[in-house]
Amino acid sequence: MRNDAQLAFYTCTPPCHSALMKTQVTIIGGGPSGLLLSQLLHVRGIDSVVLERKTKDYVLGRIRAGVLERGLLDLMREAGVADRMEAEGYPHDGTLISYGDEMFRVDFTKHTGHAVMVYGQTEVTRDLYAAREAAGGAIIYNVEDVVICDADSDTPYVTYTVDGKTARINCDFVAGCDGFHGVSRNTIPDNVRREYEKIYPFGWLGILSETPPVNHELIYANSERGFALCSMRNENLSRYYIQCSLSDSPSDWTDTAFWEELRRRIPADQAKKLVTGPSIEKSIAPLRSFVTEPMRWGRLFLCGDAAHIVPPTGAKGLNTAASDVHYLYNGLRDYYENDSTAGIDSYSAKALARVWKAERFSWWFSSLMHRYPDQSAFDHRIQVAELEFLRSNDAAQQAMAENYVGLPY
Ligand code: RFL
Ligand code: PHB
Repeated sequence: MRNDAQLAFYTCTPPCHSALMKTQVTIIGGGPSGLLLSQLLHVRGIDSVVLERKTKDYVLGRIRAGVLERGLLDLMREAGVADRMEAEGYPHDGTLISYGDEMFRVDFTKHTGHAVMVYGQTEVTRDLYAAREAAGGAIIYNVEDVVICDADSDTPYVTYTVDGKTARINCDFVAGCDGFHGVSRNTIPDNVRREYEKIYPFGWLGILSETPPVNHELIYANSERGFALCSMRNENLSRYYIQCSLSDSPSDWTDTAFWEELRRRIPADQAKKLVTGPSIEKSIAPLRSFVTEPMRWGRLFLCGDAAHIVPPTGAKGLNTAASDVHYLYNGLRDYYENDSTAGIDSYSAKALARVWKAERFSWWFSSLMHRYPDQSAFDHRIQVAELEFLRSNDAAQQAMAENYVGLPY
């Protein structure tokens, strides 16, 4: 195995920080992308250090994705962190789509031979932290002022401060896994970076409640009052969302107001079954489509939300982050195991080809399911026509199912 980086010559676990470390891959961001990459590299004997701006509890407190594609499941297996997911996750082989009181099902298994897994991002992240900790992996929390230096040279390094002390990591590569608000993307010079963005004129108000889910499958609802989604984490933990105004704040919505609004947006027979209870989390997420190109600059590689954002309607965010990790991990393996730069050289093009397809699907599904403030009666009739086409046409359902379970890597 190629090892021109030498393994870390200081074993440094928080809270002790050496002024200088050396590793093979410095990973900025301890969210799901960064942790998954770090664990996969570890399985192949490639050393990394993860720098996380927040604490572990903070990262685990964020309620986000709930639906995992098969590609991510395979990566979790390869990373050796799939046991709890296999035991506690819920395979879903279809989803429900409603408009008004009409509802139909898209059967994923029938159309693609595959299912998705309902298992929360929080649990994925918890499993990855546990594996990294068990392996003695270096994760440094509460880092500030991260700067990626000389990424366009063969000797990149990263500086940061923690507890007021500055430290430096010399490395072969830097993986920018630091989400939409991280520093990695902006390290790529303006004259190299191209950005594509679409902002949607609404948000999602989400709640988590310790109540049984209204249905054993997810319901995506297009109603005249706006979109709603009935999702879940387990038999006694439900996740619901309703489309809301961007000017709303979670405190504008009492639990009672949320439940009443949700009931109005889903078919009457489902609304009757809805079990309500106090929310244990309530938050608003804006909806955005965003892609930055290229995803590689010299020895810096962007992964996940650092490079792209999708509106959550198709459950593609975490899953697209996972496909980036797949391409980068295999590229780095190729470099260290076969002395080849082919994988890292094609990383940006391969990752972006799949990213754009996920962007298209998420944009399409969002456009189909939401009410837009400037939507005309004509626009609405087109939405209904498209929903009726999807309901009755096998080829349309197959295209939807293929995208939902995840396009192949
Ligand atoms: P993350 O999760 O944002 O993690 C980035 C980490 O980097 C840290 N960080 C820094 N660390 C060091 N130095 C800096 N300068 C740093 N700046 C930031 C942050 O603290 C953080 O810990 O990005 P990552 O790892 O790429 O993962 C992406 C996913 O989190 C995201 O795509 C999904 O959550 C999107 N998403 C969904 N995706 C799905 O695939 N299926 C779903 O069902 C789904 N539902 C959702 C979602 C996102 C949502 N919100 C809130 C945006 C539902 C919602 C409501
Ligand atoms: C979720 O359970 O949080 C969830 C599920 C499906 C989506 C988005 C979010 O499309």
